[in-house]
Amino acid sequence: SGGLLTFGESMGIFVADGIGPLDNARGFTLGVAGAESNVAIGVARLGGSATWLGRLGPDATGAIIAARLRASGVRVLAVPDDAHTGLMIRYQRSSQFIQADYHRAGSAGSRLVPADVPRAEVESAGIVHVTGITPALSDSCRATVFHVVEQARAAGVPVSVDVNYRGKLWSRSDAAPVLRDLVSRADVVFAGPEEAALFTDADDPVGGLAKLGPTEVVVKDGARGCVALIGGERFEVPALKVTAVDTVGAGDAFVAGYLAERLAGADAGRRLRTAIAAGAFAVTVPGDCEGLPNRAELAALDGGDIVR
Ligand code: KDG
Repeated sequence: SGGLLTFGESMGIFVADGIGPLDNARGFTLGVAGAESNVAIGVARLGGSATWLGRLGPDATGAIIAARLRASGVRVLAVPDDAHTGLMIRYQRSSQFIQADYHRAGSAGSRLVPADVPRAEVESAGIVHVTGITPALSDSCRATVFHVVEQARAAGVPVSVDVNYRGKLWSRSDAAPVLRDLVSRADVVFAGPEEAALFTDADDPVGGLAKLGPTEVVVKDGARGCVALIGGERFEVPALKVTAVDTVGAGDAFVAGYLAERLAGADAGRRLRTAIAAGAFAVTVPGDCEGLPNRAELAALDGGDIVR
């Protein structure tokens, strides 16, 4: 396809309407969660070709995930599984912080195996994108990530890794060596400063990550913007000033913006500017993937029309 290939676990997510403890919630909006599918949706909305692969259960949630991804233009390679599709419950405990509970142990998504990902899909991809969430889900998920990454490397397909440490899935000490190993096999790496500090020099996250091998290192730091080292050149791009209502999914939007431009052949500066703009869109809309912009919306942001 020459486009993005990504895989992992996508889940249904019940997002409580309004702000306050879960007990106060009167209604919920059913959304789709999953860092990898968020990136696939983001790339597709920006006009890139994007394929998401994962296991989905025989339930309404699984069908909704496939349908919504397709509606956003993502090519979906769903592997049917007998287990339930994973779920999340998320609520805005206060205007300042968000709480999320996983209901995903033993889910369909966690039962991914290396043979689920066709070699031809990997070898024909323009870039393979994985996250540090998948290796935390199960032994077979971890094996799948490393298997596909090795296939991509052998075929000369660039590998993109978003470190995405999730403390509810594994401890820092369990995660650190695995994430470090994954980053050392990547061409492009995205991480927050605290994530980088799990397994590299906390004082110099960009340099520390670059030392492991990736030639495109992007340290994303929320409202502070990002610092990057791309092909030996250093970049610092401030975040756009927007009123954040829901920061979840901003990192995935950022990655989608970067990878969509990379697939389109744009230079490093443009990749980072689109990444920053897509992240700004994501935080202004509730939900994990709902705020991801299309090209026309991005252009409107440039003109100052939409987010001010
Ligand atoms: O990146 C946003 C994700 O955290 C969310 O969509 C759910 O994939 C998810 C996870 O495992 O936390």
